[in-house]
Amino acid sequence: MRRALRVAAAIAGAAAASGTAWADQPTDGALGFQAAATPAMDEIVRFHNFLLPIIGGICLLVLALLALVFFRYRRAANPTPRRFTHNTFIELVWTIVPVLILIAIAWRSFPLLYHEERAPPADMTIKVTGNSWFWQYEYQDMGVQVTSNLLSDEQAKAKGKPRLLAVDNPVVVPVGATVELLITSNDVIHSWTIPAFGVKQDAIPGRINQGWFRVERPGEYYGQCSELCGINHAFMPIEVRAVSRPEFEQWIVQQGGTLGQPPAGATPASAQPPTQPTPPPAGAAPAGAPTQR
Ligand SMILES: [Cu+2]
Repeated sequence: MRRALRVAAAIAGAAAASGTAWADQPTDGALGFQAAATPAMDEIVRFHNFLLPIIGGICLLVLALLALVFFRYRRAANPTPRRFTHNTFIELVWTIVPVLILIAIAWRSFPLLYHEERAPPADMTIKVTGNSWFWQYEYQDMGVQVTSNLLSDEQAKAKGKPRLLAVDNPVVVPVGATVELLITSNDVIHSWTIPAFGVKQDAIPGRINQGWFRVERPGEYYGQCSELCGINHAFMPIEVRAVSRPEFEQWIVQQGGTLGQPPAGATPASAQPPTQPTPPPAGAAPAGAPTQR
């Protein structure tokens, strides 16, 4: 009993800690989701909070009905079984009530699916390529390429970063920008995932999948390849740094990229527009075009 209490206290403590600490990475003993960093993840959390009581209620109801049948209608209590087969009222109830529940769930889930699938006009496009076993990123409008490899345990420790999650070259994105992802693979199926973004999209060779996110707060976000892809599947993590617009521009320049000339509308939310605002991205195809998948 004492032990059970202690376990319960530990779980409660972990839950409280996970609620307060804004960890954008897995946390020991945590319950629930990582804190949402994008509007899509916000909606996913809201939908989850809507769905969980419904599922819980159904489970409890079924359990209670089964328990009732076990005890009340057991053989010892009912030596002669009753032989009726139909009850119109109850049959109507157990048809109509589930239909109403399903309609309620659809009413919440279809808009969420739509929100996740339909990227708004993108401020920038990043091509993500899965490899066995690392990720490559291409900022197509800015001429920057990044290759992300896992940091060894020692390197991660030296940098004060999480083990098996940190990479040598993280993806950098500006806070508040709508980032379109074009996700593919060079060899086998991988999956690009950041839990705090609510993004999980398969990287399939010979095919381009689309995803998108808009990070709302600066931070370092971690995810892992989420499709079993081979012996080093556990060692190709994903690290995204979300920074302010000026920091992002500085980083692009450091990487030898170009800003301004062909920006697929790289500037709507924050900062000063370099030359042109958004409307005429003319030649810069990647932004609007490839939405079909
Ligand atoms: Cu993989």
